[in-house]
Order: sequence, then C-alpha cells, then structure tokens
Amino acid sequence: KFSLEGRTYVVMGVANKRSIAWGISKSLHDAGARLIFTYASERFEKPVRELAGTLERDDSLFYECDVTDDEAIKKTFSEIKEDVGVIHGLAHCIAFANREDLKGEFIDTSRDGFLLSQNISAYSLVAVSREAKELMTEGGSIMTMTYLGGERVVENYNVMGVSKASLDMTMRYLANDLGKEGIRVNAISAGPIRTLSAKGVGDFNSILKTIEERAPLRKPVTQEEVGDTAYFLMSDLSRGITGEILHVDSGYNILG
Ligand code: 0WD
Repeated sequence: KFSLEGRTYVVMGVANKRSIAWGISKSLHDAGARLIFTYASERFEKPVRELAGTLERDDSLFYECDVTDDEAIKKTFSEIKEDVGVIHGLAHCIAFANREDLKGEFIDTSRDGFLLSQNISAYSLVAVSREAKELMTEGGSIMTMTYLGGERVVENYNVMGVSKASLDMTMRYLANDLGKEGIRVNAISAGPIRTLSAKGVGDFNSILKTIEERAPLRKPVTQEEVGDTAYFLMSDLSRGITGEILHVDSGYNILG
C-alpha cells in the first residue's frame, strides 16, 4: 500500500527547486516511483534535468509540454506512451496570471487576462487528463494544486481565485467522468509557499505573516509537506478518495 515501486508518474510544473512540483517529485521518488517531468518550454529543460540529476536514481524522463497547445499535449503524451507505455498518475502543478492582475481590484481584470489565466490554470487540467487517461490503463490518480482564494475572497489573489474556483469544479467533474476507469482525481489546497509564482502575488509577505500568527499550527507549510500528501494521493492508501480537496495549510482554512 505504501510503495510506488514499479509505478510511473508525470509531474508537470517544476520550474526550480522551490516549486511545489519539486517537493512532490522528491516524495514520489523516495517512495520508489519513476518520474516523467514536463516543462513549458525548452528554456526549462536544462534546470529541470539538473534538478532531477540530484535524485538518487537516474530513471527520470523529460518532455516539453506547453499546456496552452492541444497538439503539443497530444504529442507529449504519445511520446510518453511510446517510451513507457503505462502511467499510474499525474501531478498538475501549473498556473499563470498576468502580474498586473494579481494586485489592486479584481474589477479591473481585462478579458484577455481573465481568459489567459483560465486557459493555463484550469482548462489545462481537462486537456492533460484527456490525454493522460489513455495511458492510465491500470487506473491511477490525477492531482492538481489549488488555493483557498478559490473558495473565498483573498486580497490580491483576484483573477487567480476565480481560476482556482474553476479548477476545483473541473477536478470534480473529471473525478465523475474518470471514476469508472479506476482513475481518481483530487486537489491539494496548499497554504502559501514562497515560490516563483507566489512572487507575482501582491503583498505575499503579509499573507505568510498571517499564517505564522493565526493558523492552528502557527507555521507556513513546506514543499515537503505538500509532497507527502501528494504521495498519499498517488498511493493506494487513498484508494477511497476522489473529487476531494485536501487542505495542506496548517489548518488555516478552518478559521472564520
Ligand atoms: O503559495 C503557493 N506557492 C501556492 C501555489 C499555494 C497554493 C497553490 N499553489 C499552486 C499554484 O497556483 C500552481 O497551480 O501550486 C501550483 C504550482 O505553483 P508553484 O510551485 O507555486 O509555482 P512555480 O514554481 O512558479 O511553478 C509554476 C509553473 C511555471 O513556472 P514558470 O516560472 O515557468 O511560470 O507552472 C508552469 C511553469 O513551470 N507553467 C506552465 N507549464 C506548461 N505550460 C505553463 C504552460 N503554458 N505556464 C506556467
């Protein structure tokens, strides 16, 4: 039930060593899994390969995959199919919004900014799940990363909050579609973690400070804590769970 040995997982969204996707990668690797990394453009190939080179085993594979491009997604997953055949899960750790849309008032969001964020942060889960499903012939587990700003209004999170609300429902509808294939779909709602993406959110420092002062556990969560929850979701220990949002946030979401 605990081991992921003999299993292969696709991890999308490693940008650097601070990425949540990297925390997830380490936990899955430590549990014995083989990893397949995808990155948005050629620019990220070298850093991702270098990071993966720090892992204990040298069994990872690498593919470029821009999730705004349906043909690119199809190509990536057909290459993965050729190279490994079957996959057992996928971690979707991808989001994007224009920096100017992550501060000030939500009402000023442009149509283009709104659609761009929905496209990369929410629709991409539909597009990659559709292709991944074809390789998940033994069933498996798909997970995505969400945030509290999709459940309630969080200052400055603005357009990304609306994208996370959309992502949350996307996850549930996919869970309903894919359950009959033995594929579970869940989300982790992480507390704030200092990453490249987090840098784009206005006044991120004060969000972190609030966690230290008010969250039940009185400390921000780490990539490793999110990674271990992802490991749980990918393992058979979570076999009864689908369509669920697990909050890994030091308990912050229970506060009024
Ligand atoms: O506090 C946080 N950091 C939280 C993050 C709290 C709760 C949730 N999350 C979510 C994010 O919204 C995101 O969905 O976790 C996920 C991972 O975010 P991260 O680890 O905070 O951010 P980061 O290390 O920047 O990775 C996000 C990556 C991009 O990095 P770059 O620097 O390239 O924008 O998403 C990927 C990319 O690697 N990405 C894409 N991948 C494929 N195609 C695309 C694209 N078009 N656009 C962005």
